[in-house]
Amino acid sequence: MKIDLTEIERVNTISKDDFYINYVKKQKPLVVEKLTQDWPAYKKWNLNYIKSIAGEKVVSLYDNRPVSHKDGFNETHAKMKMANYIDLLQSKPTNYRIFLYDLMKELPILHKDFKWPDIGLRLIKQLPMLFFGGKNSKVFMHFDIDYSNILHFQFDGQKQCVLFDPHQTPFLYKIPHSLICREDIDFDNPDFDKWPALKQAKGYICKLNHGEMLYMPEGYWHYMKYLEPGFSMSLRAFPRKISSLSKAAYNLMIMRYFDNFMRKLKGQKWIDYKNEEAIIHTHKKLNINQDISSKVT
Ligand SMILES: O=C(O)CCC(=O)C(=O)O
Repeated sequence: MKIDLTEIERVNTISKDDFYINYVKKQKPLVVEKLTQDWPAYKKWNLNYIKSIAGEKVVSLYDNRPVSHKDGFNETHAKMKMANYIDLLQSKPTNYRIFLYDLMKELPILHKDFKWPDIGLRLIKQLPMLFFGGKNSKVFMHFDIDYSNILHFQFDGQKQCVLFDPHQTPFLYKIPHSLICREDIDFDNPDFDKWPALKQAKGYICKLNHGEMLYMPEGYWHYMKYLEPGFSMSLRAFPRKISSLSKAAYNLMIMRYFDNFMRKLKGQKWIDYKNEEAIIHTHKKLNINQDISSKVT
């Protein structure tokens, strides 16, 4: 059995009205295949180009180690020169990823290579972010702290994206006081004996190729797998729904500080407690009876 995933709708191009009325207002994901074809980035942006303009920069990297109390909220795991990192990406599969690399601050030269899409969203001009990953690297299932509407553009290698609407949260084993699901769920091939609630989840899937854009509505869960080495740029617009705005404010102003405080106070016990709560809470809400100790190690 597989998770119930529907292919995300695809269009070649789309008008501002169509995009706004049928996707932003309805909060439906979409892939637009040809939005970037008149950008200089479409021809220029690949890993070799990034190496040529940013090779000497030292970048912070994440791998896929589980959350530990020793790390702060979203803390990075290693540092390397961009040139060495790109060599690594191009030579073998690696779990090392760059997450939320600030384009305006770190590589402002790239700014002239793309256009702000006129697509019915008020995009935040200060916040284009870049993400890099090696073949097979995975970005754990999460949603973004600010509940933005996200335009996610893929460059160089292909990437697989799995999304869930925020209404699917009850089936996803969300960790309390965080933005993630249980990290030991393999969303490519989940063990439904261990994670029975996932049988009820309904999500979306797509494969993004060079130059394609994925629209992720606000608060959408996303799990990315780099099928080939590559990188992406995300442009974001503030959430439209009041409920998303208030959740974003809570996350940014209270949740992350509370979680850091509890990590310092209780150490690994806090992380273990949250992981266990994710199962207890999910199964209780869905009336699933399962002996946690025998199923989850
Ligand atoms: O593709 C990635 O590396 C992560 C993308 C992501 O999480 C985002 O755009 O919010």
